[in-house]
Amino acid sequence: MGPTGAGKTTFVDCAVGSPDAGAGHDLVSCTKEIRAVRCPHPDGERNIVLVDTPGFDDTFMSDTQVLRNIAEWLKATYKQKVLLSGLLYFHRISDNRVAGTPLRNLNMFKELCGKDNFKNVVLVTTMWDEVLEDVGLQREEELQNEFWKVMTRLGSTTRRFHLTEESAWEIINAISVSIPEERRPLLIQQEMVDEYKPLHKTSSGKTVLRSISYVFSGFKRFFGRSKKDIKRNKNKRGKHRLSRWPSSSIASHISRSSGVTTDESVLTGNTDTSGSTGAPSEHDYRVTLEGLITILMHAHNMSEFVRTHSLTEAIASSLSIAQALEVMDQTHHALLLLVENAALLIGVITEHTHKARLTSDVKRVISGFATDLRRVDGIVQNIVRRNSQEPSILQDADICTLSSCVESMRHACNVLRQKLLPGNRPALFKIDVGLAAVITTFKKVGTHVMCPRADSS
Ligand SMILES: Nc1nc2c(ncn2[C@@H]2O[C@H](COP(=O)(O)OP(=O)(O)O)[C@@H](O)[C@H]2O)c(=O)[nH]1
Ligand SMILES: [Mg+2]
Repeated sequence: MGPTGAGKTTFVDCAVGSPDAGAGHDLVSCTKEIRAVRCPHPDGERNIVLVDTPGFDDTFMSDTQVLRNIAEWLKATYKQKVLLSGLLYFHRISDNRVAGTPLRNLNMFKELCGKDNFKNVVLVTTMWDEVLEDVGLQREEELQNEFWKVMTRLGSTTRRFHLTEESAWEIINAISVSIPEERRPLLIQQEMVDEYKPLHKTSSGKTVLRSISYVFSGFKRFFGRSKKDIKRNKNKRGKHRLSRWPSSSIASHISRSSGVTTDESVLTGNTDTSGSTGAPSEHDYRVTLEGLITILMHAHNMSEFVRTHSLTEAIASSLSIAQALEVMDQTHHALLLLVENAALLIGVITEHTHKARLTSDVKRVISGFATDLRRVDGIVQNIVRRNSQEPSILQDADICTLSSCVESMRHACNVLRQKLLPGNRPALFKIDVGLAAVITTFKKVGTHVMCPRADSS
């Protein structure tokens, strides 16, 4: 196991002694993503089965899908009483940071394994040919003293892989192959098979859930900071600055500045007006949109674990709208604002689902809000599909749909306000303010012109 690109498949191919070992040797193909390859051990006495898995950052699969695939494979083999002798975890020594993707992979790996199995783990570093010796040494030390410490203390060993068959077998042989009776199931196997836990109640499943909460807590921090940012922006007027969430001022800018709301550019684009009218610049718009898409993509990746169907739908629609805005040449602040607030609302609800069961009235409002978001997405997709520079006029019906979406989000806020702990209410208040700004923007701009992306031809 290990991140995508860490060299897992290369390792298997080297061990088997063929660059396309996968072909023809596949043993168990439970899913096409998990590949088990049988090969004879050089000692000539036994066969070894190497199992190759996708990383928790796969280009084509979400973390949840990857976890589900691995879990299903492990569950099926455990039910057939097949247990692993050991585990290899791969890490690129050429990576200069462990934070982010590699760390997420390591944490998922640890949760899948469980502490009791750490002694059967070999932590393998790859890509030694890509780094200078002393840089590699320094990183290896950092791994051993920090990220791998807990595991090596409990018996994991470390090895370097040098891209050769010998090196691969030296690593495989570092696993003390115990007799089948002494092999232990992984934590996730115990949880799912012996304890009948569904995936989302296992340690690994909970890790995925925790990350989704973490993703949305970013939203809260961003809204929390917005006031401070505006103050700072005022002081630095004229100076161009890029904060981590430059859009933090969009809502407040639009709601407090009447000059902006009568400006058609708010809706139709060309709004590089930073410093003059107080409107957010196109640069800020783009950076915000990018941040929003990143957060929504993370949420979407994990949304299988949000076990409320309409909430999953709301995440998908918000992401789809944001991605459509990204390919449009012009800026559409009102829509961006709508998606930002939708995301914040989704965040509040997601957090709420961790602490309390969703009552039927809350479920109903989520469902209403999700349906309206899907309709807004329909409008936006329609515009993007036209793919011409001809601006399209939003029809009255479209405006109705947008207003209805704002209304259902407001209604959701009102219902949630009665349910949430007081600590969460400021976020709802921010959403109220943001939604008022969306409406003001749409009302003040007389004609609602939407510009699709420029024709690429
Ligand atoms: N330079 C170098 N490239 C490697 C090494 N191991 C793997 N690669 C390359 O890194 C890329 C990703 O490797 P792959 O085995 O597909 O990674 P996986 O996603 O973990 O299965 C491929 O292009 C490999 O040829 C290594 O030790 N050194
Ligand atoms: Mg691979």
